Amino acid sequence: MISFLASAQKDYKLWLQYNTIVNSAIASEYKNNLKGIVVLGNSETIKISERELKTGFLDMLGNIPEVKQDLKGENNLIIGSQSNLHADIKNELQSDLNKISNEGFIIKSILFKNKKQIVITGKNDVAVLYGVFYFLRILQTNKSIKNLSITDSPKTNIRILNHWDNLDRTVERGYAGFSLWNWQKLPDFIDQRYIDYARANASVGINGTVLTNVNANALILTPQYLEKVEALANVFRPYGIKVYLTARFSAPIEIGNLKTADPKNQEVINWWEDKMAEIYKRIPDFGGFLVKANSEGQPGPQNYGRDHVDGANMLADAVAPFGGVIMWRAFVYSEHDVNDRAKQAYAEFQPYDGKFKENVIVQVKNGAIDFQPREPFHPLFGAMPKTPLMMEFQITQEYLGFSTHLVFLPKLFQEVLESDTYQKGKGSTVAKVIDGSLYQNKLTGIAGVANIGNDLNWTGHPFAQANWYGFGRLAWNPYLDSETIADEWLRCTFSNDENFIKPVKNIMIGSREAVVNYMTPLGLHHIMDTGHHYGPGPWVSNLSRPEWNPTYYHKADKNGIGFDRSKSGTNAVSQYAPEVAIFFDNLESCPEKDLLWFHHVSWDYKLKNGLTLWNGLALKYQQGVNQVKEMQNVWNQAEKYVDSERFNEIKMLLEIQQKEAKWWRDACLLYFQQFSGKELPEGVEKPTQTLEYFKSLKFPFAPGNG
Ligand code: GCW
Repeated sequence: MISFLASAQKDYKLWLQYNTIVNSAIASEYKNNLKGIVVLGNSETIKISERELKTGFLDMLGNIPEVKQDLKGENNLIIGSQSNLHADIKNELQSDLNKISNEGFIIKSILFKNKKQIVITGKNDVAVLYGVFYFLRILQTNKSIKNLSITDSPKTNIRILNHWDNLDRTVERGYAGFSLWNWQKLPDFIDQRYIDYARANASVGINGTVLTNVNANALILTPQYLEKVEALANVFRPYGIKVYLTARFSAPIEIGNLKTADPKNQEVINWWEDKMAEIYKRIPDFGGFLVKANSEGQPGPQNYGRDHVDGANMLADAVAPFGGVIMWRAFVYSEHDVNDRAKQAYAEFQPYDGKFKENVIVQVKNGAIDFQPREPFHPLFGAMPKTPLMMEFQITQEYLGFSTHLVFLPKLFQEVLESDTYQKGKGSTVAKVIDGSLYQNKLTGIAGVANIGNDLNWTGHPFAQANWYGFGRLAWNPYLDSETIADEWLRCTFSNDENFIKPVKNIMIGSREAVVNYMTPLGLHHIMDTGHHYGPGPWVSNLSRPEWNPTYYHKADKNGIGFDRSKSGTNAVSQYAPEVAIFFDNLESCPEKDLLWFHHVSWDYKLKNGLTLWNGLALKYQQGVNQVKEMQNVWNQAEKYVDSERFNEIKMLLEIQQKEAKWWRDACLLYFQQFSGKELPEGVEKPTQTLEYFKSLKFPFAPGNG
């Protein structure tokens, strides 16, 4: 029992384990160079920074350096914002201070009156807190603090989690329990979880949270709920986290007793203006709204013959006096549009370029369909030079094995961010669109649909914590390498032992490709089962909207398989810059990982490795299964580096992943075999069940599906 509790705490502590430093050289270097902590300032944020340092030092080094209000002696760690620094120190750091942004920090070894000191500073206290977490990570990852000279600023302004949390505490596409927000007990009961959540986010630089589902409920905008939102905002503020909400477009009707929500109607405009004033009175630093409008049945300006620009700008005007922003989603497709679904968001939004108010940022999913294991980058990136675009990634694994599969998503995120849009010639990467450097946008951001719930370990799968962590790190710096992120996370979460790090990092890095292989290899997409999206369903063809059916996406027939989006097909390729369009259009140059996304090819089509498409596809499915087996082998060797509870949890989860990988392989291959009419190639295990069996499986209570 005791060990269970101990482990539950470990799971709960995320990447802030602050394990005892076992490397004695590192431990003594820190002890020798950290004799005192000088704390400048007394804001809540500075107190949090001080507390964090004390916890970190005590847990990792076994003692807390003396905390001083004044700078005395040498080997002190000085923390405080620039305005609180001694004038001479500030002067010495001036050129670094000039380099950093408002949220950026400096960590520097200096000589002050001939005495060695380390300073952590920035333009404000939250920046100092970021620096403190960075400093603690240096220690957590066993790096030296000799001659520190670090300046680091986030490359995007809005680094935000999108919670798809409903007011009844269910979480749409949530696989880690119920919502953290206990609306019933708020505002009076402040769950420790809220504080720990804020701390974890601040530790990776996340500075915003949208508390509610994009499929929104207008009640959140009533005084009864705003009081609760205010309580959360008060908890998050000292951690530098702003609160945002989702706005249900029809709220003026539902809670305002108006007859319309037409964005051009003066009463509607007044209603929103009054509502904003009411919100900002409670929460002066309220961030703004995320809006899903006229998408999948949500109300929006089109219900009144208006368009997305009219809707977004009306709300933007209402929040502008308070400095708020509107994040307007471009995730739209229509059942009345017979056009390829992959083309619809671009077709609708691209013509709006330059028409939005300056406090509107358009939020675009990473790919044109919907958070698949692999999608080519969304063609809107780079195609709206006069409009700030923010990235929407999905951290929760709706289409990637829920919280049972180990999939390290920063690898996926990095692939998207590094994609070259060619919109301003070679090197116009998605990352440069997002951080504003390609078109000099001032408003920039990255959103991640959260994978967090009230499970003891926050994310369901211990390794899913790495996706929350990695999202934060990439939102701060979209140019980071996912391998660096995996390395940091493993060291902070488990162990610095190289014999553990190397192999386990390898399985993390390979895990994204593994899930692509056993679910949707070679550019296949959206072939999962209906509604809950759990498990394979390539046979599904009975749904009312054509673009909800897997058969719409794979188009398998006796001639072959794949969605022809080339010039001779739907011509979706034409939505990319010419260089990219040609690249995807041409069968020779189209990367095989995207082959069936852009082309319908015959079962006998020759892949680059000489295999026929059928054989290649079957072997990819098998490879995915083998990769999971290999992940299991590696994990089994990790036992001595990890506490037994987390070790066993992950072992059991990998077991499920292995079963489900086989399920995907067998169900998909048996189904596609009906069309190819070919035997499985050598090396592919024979399915142990029939296609009928797989089709008969039903999961009425699969999580996350409302
Ligand atoms: O495809 C979908 C998900 C929905 C989600 C939607 C969206 C919140 O299956 O659950 O709704 O994407 O992103 O709006």
